[in-house]
Amino acid sequence: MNFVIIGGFLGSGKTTLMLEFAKKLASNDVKVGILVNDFGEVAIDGDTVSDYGMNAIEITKGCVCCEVKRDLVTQIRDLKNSYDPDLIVLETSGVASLLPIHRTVQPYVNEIKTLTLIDISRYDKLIERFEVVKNQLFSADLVVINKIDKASSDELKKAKKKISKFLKDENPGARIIEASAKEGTKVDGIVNFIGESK
Ligand SMILES: Nc1nc2c(ncn2[C@@H]2O[C@H](COP(=O)(O)OP(=O)(O)O)[C@@H](O)[C@H]2O)c(=O)[nH]1
Ligand SMILES: [Mg+2]
Repeated sequence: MNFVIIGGFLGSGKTTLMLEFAKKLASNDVKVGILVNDFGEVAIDGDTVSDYGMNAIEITKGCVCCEVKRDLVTQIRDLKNSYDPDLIVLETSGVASLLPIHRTVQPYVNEIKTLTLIDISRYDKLIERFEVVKNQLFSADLVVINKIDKASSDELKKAKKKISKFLKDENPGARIIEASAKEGTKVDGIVNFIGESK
């Protein structure tokens, strides 16, 4: 069983993107289990999710990177026993650090991939103001620059350049991809990344 951690600040599009790519994976006969530890705008609708053959569980008591690590382990075990997914996707809360989650999950799964979303319309200010946003970028295997439907091609170029420069020292192995989760643009690249083995 493989595992995907989705990070990114509040409102960056985690739920929207996760549902997009999870549906694609499910239609490729990958059995996807979803864990949600976020309390965002787009709610996870259990019926919709199960219509696509996925199974979703919410962890709402606290943040899985700190207070409720044990709940995360319990939910992984429960999902494995009840549903036996090929892949579990965890949507973390917008302020979660990803490294502690990685450490918690590691003993229970085969391979972990970490995706961090960046909202192209806000990344500049957020990187400056919030340590956790930097931290989420430094822990990413794949950085997804999201909401490109809101940006011009010049703005996109500028964002890519700035983020690559920013990652150069701390996380040079990270890949950067652009997407519009809302319009489903370039989501295939993310599906491929998740499907690839290292
Ligand atoms: N324009 C645009 N809006 C998006 C995109 N992805 C998500 N959103 C919107 O951003 C808001 C927050 O999305 P959500 O998935 O809840 O973000 P989360 O808090 O990171 O889970 C919602 O209103 C989404 O419809 C995108 O690619 N483009
Ligand atoms: Mg969300």
